[in-house]
This record gives sequence, C-alpha cells and structure tokens, in this order.
Amino acid sequence: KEEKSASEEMNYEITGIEAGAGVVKAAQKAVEEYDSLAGWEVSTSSSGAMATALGEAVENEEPIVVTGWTPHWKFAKYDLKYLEDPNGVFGGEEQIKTMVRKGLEEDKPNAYQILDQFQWTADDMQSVMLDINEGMSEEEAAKKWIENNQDKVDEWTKGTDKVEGTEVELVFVNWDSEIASTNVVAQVLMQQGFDVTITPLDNGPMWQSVAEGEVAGMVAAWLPGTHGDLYEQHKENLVDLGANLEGAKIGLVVPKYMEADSIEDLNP
Ligand code: PBE
Repeated sequence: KEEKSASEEMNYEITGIEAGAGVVKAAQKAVEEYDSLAGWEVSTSSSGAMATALGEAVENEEPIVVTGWTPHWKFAKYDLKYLEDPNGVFGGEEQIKTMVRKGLEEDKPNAYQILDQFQWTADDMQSVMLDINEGMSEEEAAKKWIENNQDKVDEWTKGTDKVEGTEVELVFVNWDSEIASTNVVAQVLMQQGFDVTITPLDNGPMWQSVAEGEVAGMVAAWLPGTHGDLYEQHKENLVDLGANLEGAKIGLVVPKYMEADSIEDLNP
C-alpha cells in the first residue's frame, strides 16, 4: 500500500530524457508490458532536466523513477538502485561501440586507427563525467583525464603518425556519458594534430550522419539493445570498430530509500 502512495505521488510518471534515446523507447515498452505500469507515462525532456529532477527528489526524499544508465555520475553522487526488470525489457549488459563512415580508413588512416584503438573502462568514463558534473569544463575534464592516463592514451595512438590539421568531425548526443567520451577522443585527436569538430545531434541523426558519410564517426553506439533498431537500420552503411567500453547498462533507476525493488512493485 505504501508503494501505491509513492506511485500516486509520482503522478504515475517516469522521468525520461530525450525522446530519441533508446532508454526512453525501452521505458515506453515497459509501460506497455508491465501491468504494474498500466496508465503510467514516460515524460521526455533532456538528460540535464532528468538529472535536475532526480537531484531535487533526493534532496526532499521524494519518490522518483528515472530512465537511467551506467556509466553515469548519478551513481557516485546519490544512493540509487536499478529496479529489477523480470521481463527483460531493458536487456542485459551492453557495450558502447565505435562506428565510423565507410572510406575513413582509406581517406584518413591515422584517425581511423585511433578511433579503432580507443577503449576505456566504465570507471574511466565516470571519472570524467564526475569532473564535468562538479563544474569543470568538458575540455578541461577531458585533458585532465588524458594527463592522468597517458599510458592508455599511448595505446590508442600506437602505430599512428601525427598529422597537420586534417579535419575530423565526430557526432554525439548530449548525454553525460557521450559528452565525456567524445571530448576525450576529440582531445586525443587534437593532440595528434587533427582539426576536430564535435557536433551534438539527436540520436537518430547521429547514426544517420555517419551512415551517410557526412562525418567521420561516433563513439556512442549502445548495443546490442539500446540502439539495436538504429544499428539494424544503418549497419550496411557503417564500419563497426567494436567496443570502446564494456559493462554498460540501462534501466529504471530509483533512490534507495524507495521501497520498490522491482518494476512490478510499482502500482497502476
Ligand atoms: N543513454 C546514454 C542513451 C545511450 C547512452 C542510455 C541515455 C540512450 O538511451 O539511447
């Protein structure tokens, strides 16, 4: 009964992020599949607005359900838990993969090789996200991580030559995780002499611009689940450079003080 009042207090609303995000689509599917979520809605706004709503709820110890993902600084900052998903709507462990346009290897082999060799851990990514969340500029946070992890960066640039002003455009979505990774990769490419542009887009256009060969690539492909539909749509026109991070995850996330442990503990 207590959870019923929590669900009521939340106005039967899951606090979502950008409408094009895979985790929002998965949350909408969960609303259809779980009886406990009958009549619920997934609000859409932005990752920033979701984080603000989460912070305010935690401050007031109010119930909230957000579309969440790992790696994310929110787990370092607040005591949070994933709601169990017995129907498996949100999928299992994910990889974040790098996708580049066809022809990049021939046109810009050094950029291609660095993007191919880029890989790091969830902890690495989270440390950059935390610095940005605590007020450091995206560029400064990326540079700081690079300075502290020169051994890893050396592996990414191994076997490549420096260039002089070769242009490389990367696309990403303004999700905290992708802000972190894209800025780090951009700084590494810059240090190798590239003239790098990073362009934030919505999720669909991000995939499309790489597939259409308009930009070099992106490091923000969450697979197999989160972006599975976009991958299927564009895979013939992409070069898949494999995982740059293992152990990612999406799901519904709540503060630990909430009684619900499973999506089935919420109430219609
Ligand atoms: N995210 C972060 C994205 C992928 C990266 C989980 C918000 C999404 O849901 O599409």
